[in-house]
Amino acid sequence: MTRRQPLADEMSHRDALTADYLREMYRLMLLGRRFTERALELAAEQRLPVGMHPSAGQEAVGVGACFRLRPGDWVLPSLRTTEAFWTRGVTVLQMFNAIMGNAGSVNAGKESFHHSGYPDLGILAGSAIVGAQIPQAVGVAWAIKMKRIDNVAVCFFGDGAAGRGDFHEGLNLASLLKVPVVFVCENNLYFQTVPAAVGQPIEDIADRAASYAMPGQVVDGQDVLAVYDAVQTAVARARAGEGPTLLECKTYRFLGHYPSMLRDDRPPEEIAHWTKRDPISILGRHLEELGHQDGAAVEAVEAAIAKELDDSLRECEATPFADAKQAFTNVYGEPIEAMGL
Ligand SMILES: Cc1ncc(C[n+]2csc(CCOP(=O)(O)OP(=O)(O)O)c2C)c(N)n1
Ligand SMILES: [Mg+2]
Repeated sequence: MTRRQPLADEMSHRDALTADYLREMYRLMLLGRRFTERALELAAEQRLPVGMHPSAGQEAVGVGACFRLRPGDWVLPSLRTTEAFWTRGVTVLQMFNAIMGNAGSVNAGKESFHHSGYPDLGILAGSAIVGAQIPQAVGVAWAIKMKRIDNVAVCFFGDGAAGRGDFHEGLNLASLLKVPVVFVCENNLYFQTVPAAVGQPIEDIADRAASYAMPGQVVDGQDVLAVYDAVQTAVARARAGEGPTLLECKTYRFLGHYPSMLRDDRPPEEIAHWTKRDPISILGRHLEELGHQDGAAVEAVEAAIAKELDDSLRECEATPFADAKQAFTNVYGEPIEAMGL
């Protein structure tokens, strides 16, 4: 049931990308990598008040899936889909404000990487509950369908989330309602420290699509163009009223699960195998072969990103932290008097 080979029509999506688009995909992935590195430096200096889940190694999934989505489409990121934010247009300053707990951040200091929602950019805030975004995406897609518009919801989640009830309930309902949603599983082979082989009785999560009568496809998650092709095909299907698709992007996180868990117990040969498949290098080589980008151009992109990170961090540091009282705004009710707030 799982489709492993791209269909002929899928190839047309990547073929339609101009050199500028390809270079922009490269820049977005590189920005994601460099931002993660900078955030980890802040974490090491104990200056990061919130947690983060490094996306290094997985950049192609968020960029490929969100690239050229339309205004009005909705993205529901996982805890690790940082690149969805860049690709939808969130700025470096907004992201620094969010992870540094600044007053000017979108949720007034109450967010971390994936808990920031940007409705204007079509990004719903992620939940702390692994997999909760899957049924939520079905709700978003149901709303789209009720409005009779041709937008879509793109929902990201990990392989661990695919073992939760939310996944099965969400896919079942999405199929029954035939709603415009694309499920993008970022299968990085681990649920925190648990290898997928221990927690998952099948090899390909995409096979589960058959149970819910929707197409399922395994995708090379290190190849941003393969992700783009597969998602664009699924998006076109959803916009045409043909319902949901499950895509399983095989990928790997290059770092530990979390800054405090950077010690890595994964097999060194496995890490070596995957780091050779760095999504940024893969697209970089492709661009070079096409004559679209040379070493000097890459240096210029690196320099522009470094400057953007420096400038934005400086600006972020010059603004105050959120007031403690803001921890209670837009949550449940009034601040608890006993806390003296
Ligand atoms: C319901 C629930 N259980 C456990 C956790 C703690 N937790 C946070 S991330 C994570 C692992 C998730 O694995 P996966 O879905 O594969 O995503 P990955 O971290 O690999 O990107 C766990 C168990 C949680 N946040 N929510
Ligand atoms: Mg995982």
